[in-house]
Amino acid sequence: MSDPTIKGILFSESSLDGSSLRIAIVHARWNKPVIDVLLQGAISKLKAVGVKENNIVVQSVPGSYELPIAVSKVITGSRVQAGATATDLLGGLNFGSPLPSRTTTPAPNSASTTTNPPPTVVTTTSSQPFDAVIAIGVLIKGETMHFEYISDTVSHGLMRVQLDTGVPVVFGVLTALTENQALVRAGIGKGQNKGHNHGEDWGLAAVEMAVSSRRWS
Ligand code: DLZ
Repeated sequence: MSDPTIKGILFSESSLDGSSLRIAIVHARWNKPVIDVLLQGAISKLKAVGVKENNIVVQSVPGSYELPIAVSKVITGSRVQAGATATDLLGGLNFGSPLPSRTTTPAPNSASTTTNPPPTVVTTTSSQPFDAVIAIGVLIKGETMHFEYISDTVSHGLMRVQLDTGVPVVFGVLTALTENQALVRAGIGKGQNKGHNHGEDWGLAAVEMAVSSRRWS
């Protein structure tokens, strides 16, 4: 037995139907090898319960500290621009028509038509607002107080975003005291205990919360 504890969420995957949902995943790039495994775990479970691949949008940010603002923008952007073509707004995938500040309407007789590179257009079949967002980060304690400040700020920030927007934000941020603690929570521990990929739980939590939110509202 790899994990003899009683910890964990009891999910009934067969009762979850994500086929009508649109889910965003925003992840940090710090500790990327662990992030990648968690991300794949989340995506695999989203698909397993019926979320369509083109309704899963993945956006990255530099570090966990950037997660709350990015998740907030992703949610509000998808609401404002629902119905428009998916476009690059944040430097990666995004969710609506081009930002006015990134395109310039040519002045009459002007030779210059744009001051910025045109946004990258990413085609999705869906333009509905996001039903839930999964925020993924991996914080590993170092020698200074950085870890404590970022962990605290990010967890409060993400909670605030979900309460302010009413869109469930799944807390996929590992706050590990050692590197191996993070690896174990991605199912790739170094020792005998490989652990379990928590990304899978986050995928299922996102679908459950998205479906429940629709029912509750
Ligand atoms: C600076 C920093 C440090 C020391 N450690 C981590 C970490 O373990 N995990 C993580 O996601 N991000 C870390 N960062 C980066 C900050 O989250 C943030 O990106 C920078 O401070 C820039 O705002």
